[in-house]
Amino acid sequence: MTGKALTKNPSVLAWVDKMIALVKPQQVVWIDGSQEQIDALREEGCRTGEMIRLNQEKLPDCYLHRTAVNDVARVEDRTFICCPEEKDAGPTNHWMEPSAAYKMLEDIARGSYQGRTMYVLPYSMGPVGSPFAKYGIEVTDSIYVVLNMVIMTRAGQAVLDALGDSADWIRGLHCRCDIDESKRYICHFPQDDTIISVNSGYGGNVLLGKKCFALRIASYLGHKEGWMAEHMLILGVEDPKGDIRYVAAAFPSACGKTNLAMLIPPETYRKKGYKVWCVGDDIAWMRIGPDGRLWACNPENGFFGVAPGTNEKSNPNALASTRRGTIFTNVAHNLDDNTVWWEGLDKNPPRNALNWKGEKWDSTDGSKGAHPNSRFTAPAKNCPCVSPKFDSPEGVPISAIIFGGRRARTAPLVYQSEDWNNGVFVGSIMASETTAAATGAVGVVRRDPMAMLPFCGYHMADYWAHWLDMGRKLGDKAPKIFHVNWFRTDDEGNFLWPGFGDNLRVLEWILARCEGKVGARKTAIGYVPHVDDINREGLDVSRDTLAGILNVDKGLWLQEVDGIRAFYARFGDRLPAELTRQLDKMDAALKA
Ligand code: OXD
Ligand code: MN
Repeated sequence: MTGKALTKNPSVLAWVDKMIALVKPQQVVWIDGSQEQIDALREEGCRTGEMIRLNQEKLPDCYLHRTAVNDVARVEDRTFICCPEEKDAGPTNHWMEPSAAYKMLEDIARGSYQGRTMYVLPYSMGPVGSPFAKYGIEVTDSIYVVLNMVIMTRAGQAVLDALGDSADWIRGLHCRCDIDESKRYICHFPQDDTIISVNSGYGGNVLLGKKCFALRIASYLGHKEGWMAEHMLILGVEDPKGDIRYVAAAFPSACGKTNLAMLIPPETYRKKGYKVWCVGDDIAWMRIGPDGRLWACNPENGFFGVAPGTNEKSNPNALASTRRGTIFTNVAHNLDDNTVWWEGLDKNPPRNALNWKGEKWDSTDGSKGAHPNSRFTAPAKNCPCVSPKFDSPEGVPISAIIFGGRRARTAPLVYQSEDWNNGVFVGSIMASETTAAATGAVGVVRRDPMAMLPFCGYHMADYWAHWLDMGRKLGDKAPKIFHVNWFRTDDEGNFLWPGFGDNLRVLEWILARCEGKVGARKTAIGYVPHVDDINREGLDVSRDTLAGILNVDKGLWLQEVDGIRAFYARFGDRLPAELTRQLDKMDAALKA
């Protein structure tokens, strides 16, 4: 393997030398991205036990990995924005003073690679050389991290070639250390283009290109440079004429983002020739293009999806994506045929199996085989509906931005904001609630503005101001902004909307609105569809039910106003006055 540096870039070499002096590896390996090197690393990962090679006939090039049992998810309470002034991190982020953070992290990292290999991994977020692309180098002592990053990003020599001598790249240090929870820190230094992650081996904490770079650091860069980094899927809807319109959509976790991104149209739509194309399932970088419109690119190159619940019915495209070249993390291991299993894959849990902890597992005792946050890391090119524009350097033009949440009662199935500023307001008040489905009780509301609560790398109020500013720049070319809620329930807590492929019916209305082809009913919160404008052909939902889930309950919305005022109060005088104005306007309309 290559111990020789793959670049002459002075800023890269100096930083790598500094990291070597700090963590003291036994050897250094630069990742060139070649298949030969990936194969060798897989081999090595199997030798050390980090990876288990799965049945190569059923699951070619697929591997299983288990994390430590105390290291299975992102750790928001140990995630820090280390900007010089605490007030600039804002009330929704944890903050640490940068020099104190560096000292603490260096003390933890010092000598931690002793006897280990340092992998130096150059990667690109966005197609290499495209106007969207930003480069990073992650130094890690984990083969699992390298093998995931080569799926999730474009990695290797081509990145260093494109970077040339530039010092404009994101520094990322990952140290596994002892996977000690009490010393686990995920720290971001936006002013220094630096990320340091210690004592974890779980994807969301250690695949530094994803949440750390493509959202937290990139949102800060977007603010500084006039573009947007958002926690959004991107999909294209192709109509029977072959025209494709793109939307970007933000949802908090557990709202079906990956399912929407890979939606299969209902039969009536398929017969007419509709298709849905997946550009991205998690992150969108958006810039104003030369034509003045908003263009979006998925900076990632793979899917880091939640396994449980993924099956042939819920998301056949996601399942198909995992059938080759995939790394499974913390799922159950079927020992009979050396494949994998998770809850919700099918109704036949394997008899002879190990659970996600690697223990002998008997599904009949009620315990889970896969961890609820077990994952697949799958190459995007595996997805049967991956967009032909996936690698397009200029991205795709966005017609609509969609926000969504999980609300049993409050939010209608879909509504359109009055204009961009009103849409920013709609995004800023996004919320999901925990449902107590059995009783139909309304759960606790968690506000998650633009689904960015754990991912905004600077003050959330400044982020909203940036959104308002982008709207001023886009003017009448701005995408239209909508809100959807697939999760309205009846008094017994049963879902009233089927969701999944039928969500295309709502997308169709949204796109028709964007083109001024359909009317709407004006309400205190925005424009709601006339019930007969949502296509019910082949849909198992009555007209009355549909009318019910399109209604806007003024009483519930007035309660909502109180909740929003309390939430906004946390941002003090940094809250853009425009958002207070929008709230007052909605309040007055509800009382009118
Ligand atoms: C994710 C998340 O893993 O949002 O995508 O938590
Ligand atoms: Mn996400």
